Amino acid sequence: MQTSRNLSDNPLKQTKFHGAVVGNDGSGKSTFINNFLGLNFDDEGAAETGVVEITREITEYFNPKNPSVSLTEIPEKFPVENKYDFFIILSHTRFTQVDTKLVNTIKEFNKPYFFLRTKVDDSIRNAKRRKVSESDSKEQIINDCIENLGIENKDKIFLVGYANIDSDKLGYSYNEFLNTLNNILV
Ligand SMILES: Nc1nc2c(ncn2[C@@H]2O[C@H](COP(=O)(O)OP(=O)(O)OP(=O)(O)O)[C@@H](O)[C@H]2O)c(=O)[nH]1
Ligand SMILES: [Mg+2]
Repeated sequence: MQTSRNLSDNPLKQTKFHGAVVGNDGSGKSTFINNFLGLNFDDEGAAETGVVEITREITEYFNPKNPSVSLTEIPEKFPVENKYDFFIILSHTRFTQVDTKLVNTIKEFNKPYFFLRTKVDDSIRNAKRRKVSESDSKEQIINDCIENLGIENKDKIFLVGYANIDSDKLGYSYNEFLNTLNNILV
């Protein structure tokens, strides 16, 4: 994320951005936030991640080196309010009513929003066991998002997952997502 901004190019016309990260329990919100803010899981101020590390309260995170962008994790049990500049919706498994409801609510806010299908590494590994290729399973996931969520614009959908099994750094379309978001913020 760049720190210097050219306001004339900035559709949101501001210097501080507050994003909301929403999605089912365990969908990878905290992991995503740490990647986005450039924080390691054991850094001070990093979001707690893990199978049992549930984020119970609405919590705002930012990187002290670049406080101009913050991300607020909104646990599944809280309603999402239209008070953020942009919205990132995460989902990690088959679609649930939570996903559909979130997308429909956020669409009505008329703010930038993005849909990130997380844990794509798991999905691809499972598909390979059924002899489905990586490219076919990615296509299936994207088509599934379009059909089930009513997100007509493919450019809003990104597939993310651990880039390799030894690290919690995200890969797949993660960098494309950062570029897309940067174009809105910078
Ligand atoms: N395989 C895989 N696991 C992931 C990925 N992202 C997150 N996880 C794992 O999923 C579990 C939940 O991740 P969190 O980031 O804590 O999810 P969360 O949405 O913040 O969870 P809550 O705060 O409990 O709602 C952890 O064990 C993560 O390591 C991913 O891209 N791939
Ligand atoms: Mg969390």
